[in-house]
Amino acid sequence: MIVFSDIACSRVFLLELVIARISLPHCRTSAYLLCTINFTDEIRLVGPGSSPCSGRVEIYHNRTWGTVCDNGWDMSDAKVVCTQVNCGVALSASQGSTFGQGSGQIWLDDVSCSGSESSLTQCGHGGFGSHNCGHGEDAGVICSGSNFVLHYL
Ligand SMILES: [Ca+2]
Ligand SMILES: [Ca+2]
Repeated sequence: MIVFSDIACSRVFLLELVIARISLPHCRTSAYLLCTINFTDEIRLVGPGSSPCSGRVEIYHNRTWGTVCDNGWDMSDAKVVCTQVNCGVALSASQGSTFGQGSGQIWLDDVSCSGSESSLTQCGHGGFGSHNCGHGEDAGVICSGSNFVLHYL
């Protein structure tokens, strides 16, 4: 028996679920449901010109995807993002909506990571939804890796 409730939901975990639903088909529904519930504060890299390991940074919070403002966005912040999505080291911290403008919520502004955090939400910031930005300031990253896990999802 696999107890999914003790496992944090990461992209690597999602791949394990893909394997699990093949070998344990009776688990697939509950496993995916649990994963969706625990998916909060996950991040994704999207936008025109993006790849699985580069793009506009968006964070899932309060059941809504939102962007990150580029005020104070630097390589330490990008490093945390690249680590979080299993994409190697950060090559660039892009500002000014390099990967296109998002829409809707701007979740984070004035992000201040030391670089050793394991997720972006552990870094200093002004509070979710607290910002003085527009989507023309959406932050992005370019990471060194290629995350093949994402292609399967
Ligand atoms: Ca910063
Ligand atoms: Ca700001």
